[in-house]
Amino acid sequence: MCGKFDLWIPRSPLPQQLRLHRRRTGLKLTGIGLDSLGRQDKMGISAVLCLCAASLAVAGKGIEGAGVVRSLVFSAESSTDYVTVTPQKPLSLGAFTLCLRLATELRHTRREIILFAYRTQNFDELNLWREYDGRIGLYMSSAGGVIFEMPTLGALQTHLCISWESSSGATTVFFDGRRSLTKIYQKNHHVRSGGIVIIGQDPDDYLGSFDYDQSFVGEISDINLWSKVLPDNVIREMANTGKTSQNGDVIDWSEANLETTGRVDIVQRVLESSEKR
Ligand SMILES: [Ca+2]
Repeated sequence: MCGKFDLWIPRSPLPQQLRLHRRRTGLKLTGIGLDSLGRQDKMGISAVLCLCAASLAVAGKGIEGAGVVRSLVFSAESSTDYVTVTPQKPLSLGAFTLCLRLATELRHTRREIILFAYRTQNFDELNLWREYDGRIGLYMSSAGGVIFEMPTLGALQTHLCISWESSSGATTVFFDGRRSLTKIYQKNHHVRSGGIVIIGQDPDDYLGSFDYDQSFVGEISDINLWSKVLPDNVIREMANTGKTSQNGDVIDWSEANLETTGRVDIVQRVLESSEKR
């Protein structure tokens, strides 16, 4: 099974009245009839089914060898394409560090992009965004976010981390290993378990109400989540070497089960040669 997918694939962007920017209010796209979208694309449907099967063949658990990392490629904007990530343990967190590597050619002046979404039934528990203006934003428990001025994301890979600790509220971003200023956010908060981790879409309900204009387009990989604040030197080493020196205890990208829905390709990136000289 490929999981949930819609049986229509519009070639063109959704009608303007449906492309509402929103984060905490849902617009149930699966409830929209074909007439309102204009047409049904049967070619598109069979392509999705085929790609879905191909992607799942390389998804799954424990497939990475030494020096090889899985990488997710989202080739086009959509409200249908995403990957669910099964964590190693529940996201019940009083502190965390989230790291990932990504590249996107979506211009920062164009729109926002969801980079990581963890949602429980009623709340965006831990969501990371590239904002409309290119800044990086963290949102927890559907509250207002904490936003950082950052260099522009582009086609060249960026190693991005964000860490947070509850008792102090200290929140810090690391951009290619360089540490930002510290901001205070959601002091004494706790990230709750029972949700679902999604890459590629922003869910406005538990697993749905996706927005074409918030989808991720580009390549994203090496998504690790730790239940603690990592030391600066560990993050700096991962950024400088291109390799994750210690995997996350909450999400371990080398082990996490990935389930694709829609047009997402999983490619294997070889970070270093295994051949002896
Ligand atoms: Ca949304």
